[in-house]
Amino acid sequence: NARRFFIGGNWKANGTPASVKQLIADLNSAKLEVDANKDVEVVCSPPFVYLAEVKQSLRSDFGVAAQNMWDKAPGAWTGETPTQMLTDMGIEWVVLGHSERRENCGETDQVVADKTKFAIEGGLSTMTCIGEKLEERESGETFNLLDRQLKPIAAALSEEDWDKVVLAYEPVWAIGTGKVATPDQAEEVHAYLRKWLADNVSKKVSDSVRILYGGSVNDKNSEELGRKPNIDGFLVGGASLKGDAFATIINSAK
Ligand code: G2H
Repeated sequence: NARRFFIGGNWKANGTPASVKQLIADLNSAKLEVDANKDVEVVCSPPFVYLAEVKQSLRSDFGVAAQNMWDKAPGAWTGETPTQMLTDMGIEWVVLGHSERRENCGETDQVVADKTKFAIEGGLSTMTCIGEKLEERESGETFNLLDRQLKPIAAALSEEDWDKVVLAYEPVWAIGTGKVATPDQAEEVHAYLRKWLADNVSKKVSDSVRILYGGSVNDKNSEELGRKPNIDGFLVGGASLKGDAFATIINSAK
């Protein structure tokens, strides 16, 4: 399997100056049983106000991601953070299309696709999130919904662009609820997404794109989920705020 396991830590809007310092220290001293330069790719995504500190102080074998970015050049955009400001400070990644932004900030499927394209053109890699809500799952609409979310992304990206994309499947009903998808439920969707990429983009992209599972991943369930053939890692929220739990999740890449 050529797809290097990937662990993203989405800190969301959490942290104080003191807790962020502590988390950085805990991650820097964490005992890993895997090589974060080789066996696994680890990327932490702090809130904007802590990006510079995390970029400077976090161990260099972990990458750093923003949780959003503005898809325009720097200029008169009060309150926004253009892509170029992120790359200028050495940020490599951005999380896009998270359901919390789709839901609360009006980011449509097209906006997510356009931002993914803009980010890549600006030199960032993206963790682009997709996933169904509970009512969509219960009404048998999961795959249709995923089609709708993926189509504009596939239309916006060239085949080479996909080298810079990690897809995160995050069923909304499993986010922050403690209700994790079962390994079989997640694998069913991941296999569907992989086939979708083969049918609609290319076999090469389908074979190489990493598809993460996100939604209540923790240090107890990560190992079993990670054994599924089409699960290439995780986007972790709550459990990424605890150094020891996050280290255990990283170690599930073994
Ligand atoms: C899903 C996930 C991280 P949590 O949003 O993106 O959060 O692990 O807290 O469910």
